[in-house]
Amino acid sequence: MNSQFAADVDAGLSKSSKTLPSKYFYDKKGDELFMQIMALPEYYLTRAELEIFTEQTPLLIDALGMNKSQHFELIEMGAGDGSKTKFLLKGLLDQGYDFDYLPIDISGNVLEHLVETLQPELLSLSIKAQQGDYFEILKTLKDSHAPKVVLFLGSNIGNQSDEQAAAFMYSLGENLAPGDRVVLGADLIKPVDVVLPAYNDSQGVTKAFNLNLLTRINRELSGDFDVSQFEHAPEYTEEEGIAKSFIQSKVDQTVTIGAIGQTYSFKAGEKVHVEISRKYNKKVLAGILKDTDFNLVNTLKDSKAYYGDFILER
Ligand code: AVI
Repeated sequence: MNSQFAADVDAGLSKSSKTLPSKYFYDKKGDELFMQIMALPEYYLTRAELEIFTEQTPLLIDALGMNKSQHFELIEMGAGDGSKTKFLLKGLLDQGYDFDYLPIDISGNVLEHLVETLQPELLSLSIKAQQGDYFEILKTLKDSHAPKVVLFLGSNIGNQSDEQAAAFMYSLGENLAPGDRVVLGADLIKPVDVVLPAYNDSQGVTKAFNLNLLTRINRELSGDFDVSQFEHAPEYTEEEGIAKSFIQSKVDQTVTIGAIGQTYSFKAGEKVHVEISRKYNKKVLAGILKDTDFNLVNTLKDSKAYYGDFILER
């Protein structure tokens, strides 16, 4: 039994406006469903960022501001399968840059898979995979004194509130030196008819992804959620620029979670807030950077201007 998971579920379901943390989406089934989401026709984010990395590689390399004659470290937080980064790495190698690639991930399996797929494709690439917490690893890397470029892609910043994102960027800045750069990938604020379908796809994959959290609670915490009695209910307005996902109870019901020893009541129509996907513009970005030493030096967008890679310098 995972006691942190139990404590977080209990805290969220005991509030008057119920919540559950989206970080628990990603069990084995959740990872698979997220891979499917990234391939959905409605989920434009991954393709838009891939387009930037494939179509604007020389611009991206220039924006990193690194010197060809000086060794640097290219650090990626939450590297995943490296499918976008691969194009940048290849471009840097082709142009004769001297760098190590340091993918950081909490999952050893993810890193193993990444090295196995990347190394045969880019034989001359120096990969130094780092397993663990982003900031703990960045702290240890500070001692190397090599210039650094940090990639934080995939609009992962968007799953944090603005307060959390500001604290995250502050901690990132603390672990970098003046002149180091960050590539921050973020989905941009745009109309509801583009954003909402990305979180409410016609095949129901996103619905399955969100409701899988209830299945996970049933399995890992001995819950008795009847998943068929809950609905997926996403919301978005362009004014606010935040996609929000809710799990909504279809009926009045009670659910018992054995590992917590508690019963929770849900009214028909009651919503449990499970995820935010913050969309960005320069104003939102300026807000989260205001207490940091980061400056925005460049922004690369895809051809539809759906998505941005913000280049920040410390
Ligand atoms: C991982 N993250 C950036 C995704 C997003 O778009 O917020 C997670 C996701 N949730 C539903 N669909 C995708």
